[in-house]
Amino acid sequence: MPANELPVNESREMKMKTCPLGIRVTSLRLVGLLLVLSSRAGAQESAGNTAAQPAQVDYATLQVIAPGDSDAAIAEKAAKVLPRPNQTAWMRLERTFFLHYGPNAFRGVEWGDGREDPAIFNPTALDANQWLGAVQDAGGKLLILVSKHHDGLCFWPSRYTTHSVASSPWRGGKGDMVREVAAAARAHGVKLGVYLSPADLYQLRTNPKNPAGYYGNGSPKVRSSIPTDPASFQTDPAKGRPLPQGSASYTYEVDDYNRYFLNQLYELLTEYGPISVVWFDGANPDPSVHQTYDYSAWYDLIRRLQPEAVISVKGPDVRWVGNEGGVGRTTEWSVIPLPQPPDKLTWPDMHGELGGRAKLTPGSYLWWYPAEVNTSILYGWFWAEGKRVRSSASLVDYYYTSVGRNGVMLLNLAPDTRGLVPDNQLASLHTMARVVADTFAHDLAAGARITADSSHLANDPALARDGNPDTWWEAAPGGHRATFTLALPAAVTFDVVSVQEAVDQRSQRIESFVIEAWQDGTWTAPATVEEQTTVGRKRLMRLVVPITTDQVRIRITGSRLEPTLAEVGLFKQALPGAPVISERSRDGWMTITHPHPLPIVYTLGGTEPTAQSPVYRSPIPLPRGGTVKAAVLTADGRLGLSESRTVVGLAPAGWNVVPPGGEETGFPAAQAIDADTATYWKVRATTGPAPLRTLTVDMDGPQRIAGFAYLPRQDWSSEGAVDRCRFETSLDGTTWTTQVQEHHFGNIRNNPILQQVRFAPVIARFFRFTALHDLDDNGWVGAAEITVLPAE
Ligand code: FUL
Repeated sequence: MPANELPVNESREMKMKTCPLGIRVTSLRLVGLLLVLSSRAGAQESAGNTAAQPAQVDYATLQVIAPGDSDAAIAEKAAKVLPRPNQTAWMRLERTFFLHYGPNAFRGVEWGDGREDPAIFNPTALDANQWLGAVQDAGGKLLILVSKHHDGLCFWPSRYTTHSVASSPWRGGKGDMVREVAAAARAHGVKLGVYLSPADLYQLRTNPKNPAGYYGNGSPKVRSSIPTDPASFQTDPAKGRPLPQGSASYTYEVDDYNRYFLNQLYELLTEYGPISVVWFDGANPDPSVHQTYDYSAWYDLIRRLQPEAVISVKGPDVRWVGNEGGVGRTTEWSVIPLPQPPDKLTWPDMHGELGGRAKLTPGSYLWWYPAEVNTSILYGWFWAEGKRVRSSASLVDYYYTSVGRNGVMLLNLAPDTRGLVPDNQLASLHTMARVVADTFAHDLAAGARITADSSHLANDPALARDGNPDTWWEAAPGGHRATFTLALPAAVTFDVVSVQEAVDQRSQRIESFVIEAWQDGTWTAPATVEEQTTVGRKRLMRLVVPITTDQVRIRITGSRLEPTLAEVGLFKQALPGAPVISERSRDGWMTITHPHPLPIVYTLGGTEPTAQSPVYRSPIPLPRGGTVKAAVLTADGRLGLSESRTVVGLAPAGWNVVPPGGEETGFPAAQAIDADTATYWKVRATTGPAPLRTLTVDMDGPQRIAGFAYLPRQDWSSEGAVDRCRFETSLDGTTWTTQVQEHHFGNIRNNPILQQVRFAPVIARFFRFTALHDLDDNGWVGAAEITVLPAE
């Protein structure tokens, strides 16, 4: 029986065995747990089963909800699922980075096709120390390097393919990007992770550029030595490669592609020092070719070669939060009910509500599966000329919606064709890091007297203020609600409350809480920007406006078991929040607002506002597109965080859909040209006598245009999103010219950002957008917005 199927109360010695999923408890932690357990007789009271004598629920890395478990027993099981040691180490990193670089940056695309000539990869000034310097400056603790993206080009000279940097002109074919990054990471004190794309378009058996491709070639599973002798890869896969002394070799029954993949993993995990993350992407640009992934062999090899690494996303240790926009849930559980034992699951994407009580149903396997919240500093994963950079204000928001929502931040940097992270990315990143550092440099709760109305004898409230995440306050046995109060030596003004649970020792328990401040002789709840439900490893609550008080309390109003607090702090944001820049109205106007009555300064054209920039007084016209950047000016003349909004294309003033518009109740075609990105056009194109996949628009007069822009619906649903389209123009609505025969939008499912396609300037009054393929392949097509790009 695999270790992760052990009954919940099985002996710990057995659970300590290593297995591919890393289900074990270290002896040190075990001693601590047993000590605490034996002093917590009260825990048994709520461990009710239906049986008269409630069963003891031990702490474990896996709990199974049995039929007939009472609500209390289920809650206790959920409250006693602990992270594994590799997860604890990873969660504590908080700020991690991604780096996407390769042929896509040279072609201006998000997804390659595997047919690229490696010669295209020729950075002139690649400098891994510059990349790692940026990561270190921004407080990053780890960098995950894309070592092979979906296009299949390897950034290290793999022995198992010529499709690697060895075939590129970069460093005369002698380059090894993984090695350069590993060395720079070491030099900057940053850990290293690798992304190795399971989808591999170069190896696709249908790739005309590589007729011998392994991916989906239908080869049988044969006994294979990993590492395989490259010369015997096909003829005698059981023959291993000669290895340096002390290196081990492993045997798996696998087909060609899995053997290829395992060998690549072996190279990456044995030749570049410690690897802390192995990141498996679920995305696959061409699912038409079927290939099975032998995940259990991959996981097994990783556990053997780098036992401390976490396996992320398509793996058991780290969960993709479910969007690429950098937004964690306000209710974010790390204990997740799985429908199958973890060693049977292939880790599907998880959307919606995941871990609340309603989801804890009999037969569920409760597993620590914390969220990683990823996004890119660009609107896109790869650099391309003109791609927009996230503003520092939006990066600061991202810090709060990732680290501050019980997640780990994973922010992508995208070097340009020189091989350097460009200045505009560095500037946003630097400001974000400075604001975060300044905000959290002074804990305003310093010197507070801490009390709680319920405390376990061994867990004094002061332990939540000792700066040690491994000691904690805990409510008295049996107490599931408690009030934790900070009496400050003097009144302070703050607008961020930081709360942390003792997840490594006590799992995640708090289900709801209320922050209150003592004001005018009464406890009042200041307005916060989000709901107060889960806490987890860290929850950062921003207040809408700063509050001044000398007493603060956290009232825990719901918890699965005795609540804990490992650390609590009060902070004041270093800079006032950024103004809100509206969407552009249909006739082309933008407005800027801020909750405080402070002057707002702004620029048009992309430069950062300064104290001398024009003061905003009335709506700004941008009918042909452009960028507004704005910040508030504080009373002492400091500039707040700046926000930026770029609008693309012509404002649709006076535009009309030419019938028939493909109407579906609630989603009329006019919503694709209403300048409101929250509404969308959607139509079932395959039903009805004349399948309609086309939207025709009359622009109310001739325009000189040089491209179009397509925005898929923005509500994280892919239904109706188009991934292949045609674009035509006309002067009279009768004679049409095809400007773009067929265009493919890459990665639009996971990253539904604005897509821009350029063509030679033309004068047109009408345009016609035709959906050639819909993402979900179910006949729905649509758009949040479609517009045209004016010729410069
Ligand atoms: C996605 C990929 O398709 C993107 O290109 C990027 O690598 C992102 C991190 O994951 O699924």
